[in-house]
Amino acid sequence: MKIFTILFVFIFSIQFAFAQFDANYDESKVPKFDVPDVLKTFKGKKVSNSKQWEKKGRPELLQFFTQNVYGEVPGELKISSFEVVEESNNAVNGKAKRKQIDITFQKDDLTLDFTILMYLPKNVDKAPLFVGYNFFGNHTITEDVNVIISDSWARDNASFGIINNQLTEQSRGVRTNRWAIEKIIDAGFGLATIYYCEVDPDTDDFSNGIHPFFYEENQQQPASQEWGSIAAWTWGLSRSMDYFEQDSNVDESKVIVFGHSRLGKTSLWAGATDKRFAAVISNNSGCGGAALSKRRFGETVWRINNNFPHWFCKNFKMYSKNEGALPVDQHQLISLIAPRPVYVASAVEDRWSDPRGEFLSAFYASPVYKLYGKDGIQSNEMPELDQPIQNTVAYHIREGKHDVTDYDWEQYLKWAKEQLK
Ligand code: GTR
Repeated sequence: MKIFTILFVFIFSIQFAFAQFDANYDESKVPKFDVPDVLKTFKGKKVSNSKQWEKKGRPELLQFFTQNVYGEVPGELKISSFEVVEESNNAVNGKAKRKQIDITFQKDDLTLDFTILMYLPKNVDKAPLFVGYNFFGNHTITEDVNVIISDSWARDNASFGIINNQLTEQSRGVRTNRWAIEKIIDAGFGLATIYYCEVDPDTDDFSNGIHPFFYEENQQQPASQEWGSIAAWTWGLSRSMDYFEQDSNVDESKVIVFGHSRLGKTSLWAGATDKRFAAVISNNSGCGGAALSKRRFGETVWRINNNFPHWFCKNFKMYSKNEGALPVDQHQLISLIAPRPVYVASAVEDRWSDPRGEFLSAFYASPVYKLYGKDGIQSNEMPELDQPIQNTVAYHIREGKHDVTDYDWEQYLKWAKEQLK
């Protein structure tokens, strides 16, 4: 019996390890695929102006992505209370104000809390703000010893000192490389971040996080068209926006939602579903994010649904190894953000995320921006490395791997300043 279990675990792990390597990375092997015309309705009618887009094109796409990709939020839940639990006027070398705010939700006998960590430039009255989730806790994005360590579930990571699913002091500052805090402050922006597992732990388990707050009696997991984890994290971003609207230090008309990788999928969905976000940045978001699903390169719908069964709604499983049946593709997700500015960014070594597929999505979403007189990506020719295209739809591909670098932040800051003038 035991030997079978060992064998099973062994085969499973090998399969998982090879998942990334047996993917298609050969451009000549990308099968022919259709890109649905972003300006055609499901019934084949042409959308020729922004009014038609808002009346017909956008709503039907939003509905499709909601019910078949990310899943619908089954109800409404407002912030029950918030409390500034810590603040200081002397952060980031004296240039910033730090605030840590506990946001609490209560329903029946359930309680959920998440903590927003904010750095705000001292010399700005109402600051424009980047908001984005982090992967391993607020205390990992800075060396700042005052940042509170979350006691929520965390994925074990020996090199970060995370064992038994608990975050520890040892991981303080381990992700400073991904968060150019001082550059952000110097540019006159604030930064807000939240540990994403406080909203919904990133495991295939629907008994924790925010999901149970909306269950009907005896329900144990979301229904087929109801939200997976990406939609749950998105919900958390919208609730953080509810808070920003009440914070007099924040310019709520200039909140830019940012995310990397799975959290870059999340930032796109947040921008699509919540128009209060003034702009969206999606860094190396790949499959289920910016990358076209029908272009079979790197991660596929089947892989992502298998490796992360909880990210999307159950209905999305219909498209595993069946991308051709999808009536939409991810450029239409991006089009839902129009006319608000959106930035898609790739890294050349991040082939799993399919940089070309990420670029093409930005390109094929652009006709909707044109309806509003905004510039998107004009050519389907990818720019050279480190040669950003910064229109209302922006794109760059930098050298290096799947990551967020200072280079990325420098581009985002330059672009955001211009777009949110
Ligand atoms: C990978 C996953 C990607 C991406 C990434 C991440 O394993 O296949 O879709 O989301 O994780 O979030 O770091």
